[in-house]
Amino acid sequence: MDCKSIIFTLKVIFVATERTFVMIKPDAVERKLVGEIVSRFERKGLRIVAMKMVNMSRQQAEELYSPHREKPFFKDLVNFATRGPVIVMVLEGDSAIDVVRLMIGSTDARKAAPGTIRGDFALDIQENVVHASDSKESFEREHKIFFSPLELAH
Ligand code: FUP
Repeated sequence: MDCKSIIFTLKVIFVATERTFVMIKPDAVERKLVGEIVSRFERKGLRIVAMKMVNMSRQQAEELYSPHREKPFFKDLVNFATRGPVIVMVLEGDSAIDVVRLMIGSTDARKAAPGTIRGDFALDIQENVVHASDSKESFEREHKIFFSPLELAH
């Protein structure tokens, strides 16, 4: 086996390449932060596997936020998510789910660390600029709301 093949085999064994679903929310689109946010993910080394702008339907928003269906803020959250276009994307990279969660920061943007996306661009618990999957199971459920298998790059 040559050196390249050995490195490739080791990568397959040890590097946890995974995918995550990310949404740039209506507040960030309105504030023209799309380029800044996408650029941060690219500069980090994550690969864009799919990306598009959509006007989310209420049904899609209710499905995306279904774990919060019983929460008092659910209706407000669905109203917010559907008030304007969003950017949905699938990003790929080593430990992408955890890496992106670290990059976006705490849900409550007032408590999000400076240097994180929410920490730098938001001051609210709901209008917090960006959403990202918090587990493999969430990724599987969330990305299928917006993308068909054919829309994901190889
Ligand atoms: P996160 O995964 O960081 O987006 O946070 P959660 O899954 O806990 O919450 C999902 C969304 O619910 C948040 F992005 C904002 C919204 N939310 C509220 O509007 N009010 C709350 O008190 C908590 C969350």
